[in-house]
Amino acid sequence: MRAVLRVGVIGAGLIGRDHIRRLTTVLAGIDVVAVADVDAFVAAQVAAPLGATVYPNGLALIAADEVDAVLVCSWGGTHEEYVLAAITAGKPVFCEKPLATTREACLRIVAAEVGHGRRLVQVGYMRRYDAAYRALKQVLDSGVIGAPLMMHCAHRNAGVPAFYEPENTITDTAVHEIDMVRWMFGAEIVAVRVLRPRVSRNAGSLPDPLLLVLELANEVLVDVEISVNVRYGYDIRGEILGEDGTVSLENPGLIAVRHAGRLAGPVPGDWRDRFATAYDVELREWADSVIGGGPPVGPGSWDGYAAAVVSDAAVRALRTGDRVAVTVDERPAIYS
Ligand code: NAD
Ligand code: ISE
Repeated sequence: MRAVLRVGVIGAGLIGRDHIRRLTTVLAGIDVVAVADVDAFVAAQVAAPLGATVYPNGLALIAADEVDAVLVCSWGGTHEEYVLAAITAGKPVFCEKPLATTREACLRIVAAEVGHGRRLVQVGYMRRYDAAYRALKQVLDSGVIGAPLMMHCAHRNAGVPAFYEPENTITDTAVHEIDMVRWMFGAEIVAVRVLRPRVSRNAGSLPDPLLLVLELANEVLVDVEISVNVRYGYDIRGEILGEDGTVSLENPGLIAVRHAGRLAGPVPGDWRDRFATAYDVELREWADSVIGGGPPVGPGSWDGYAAAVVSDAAVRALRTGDRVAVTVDERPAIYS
């Protein structure tokens, strides 16, 4: 019989609750036994139907004997403390993106994991698990469109939560494309520019929209439109131009309605709709690696660090308007 993995979840907000739903109702062999949130009312509300224990804080949850593995779903600025504590406790930890909000914080996590001697950390860059992105990569790797030259991306949110700050356009949103292109092209990003068109009237105090230009070590150029108040829905686009053809993400909607002279189809509301299956696959594979006793197979601390280095550079580019070069430290052997 398959062993049951006992998971503790820190942060019971939007994605914490969505991951708890998938761990307990979509995936088999996983119990959510512990919940912690700075909002004790939210923690109690989420834990009650599961029969899970509410812990007064994330550190107490990580230390609990009943917790085999930890899911960190609190705000980005709190991730470092919890991931470091999980490494110290020798417990596998799945940390929602970003791994931490600065290059230095990510390096401290990398150093702790290297000191521990084996990989314990997976970071929630779920696009690597999305069927459409995987198909895009398969075509690229097959060579059918020839050597890649450019990629055009758009990352549009209908709106953003109240806690969202101006630089979150990079650190919370563009960071997905930053991770995705490293994985897609198997090359590091070496420089970044951020261009600012006229500000949307829906933008409030945010620099919205933005255009990032990412230069890769293999000379591929990637442009990324970030728009976080488009109102009409959640829209993720990507097209790769190769020497002999192109490959692009298509409309993820399942249906098209033709009626009264019009053609219409659904647009996802937010990331929960668009990437639901990707999150399912991501957490299934993570749980299987933990149950199997092996290292996580998905993006790890090094990928979290590499994304943070580029994201730091992009924040600098946003502030200054300059082209900012990116330098990555030497990759420790446990991440090769
Ligand atoms: P949210 O505000 O809905 O939820 C965060 C929860 O964490 C809140 O309940 C808050 O009270 C709690 N919290 C804050 N600080 C805490 C602390 N120190 N200890 C314990 N709990 C704490 O936010 P969200 O949208 O669920 O985002 C949470 C994280 O997940 C962020 O890092 C975000 O970037 C990431 N995220 C990832 C994706 C994705 O597509 N992979 C999607 C959404 C969010
Ligand atoms: C959110 O935190 C996510 O990670 C979503 O995938 C992204 O689209 C959104 O912009 C972020 O705020």
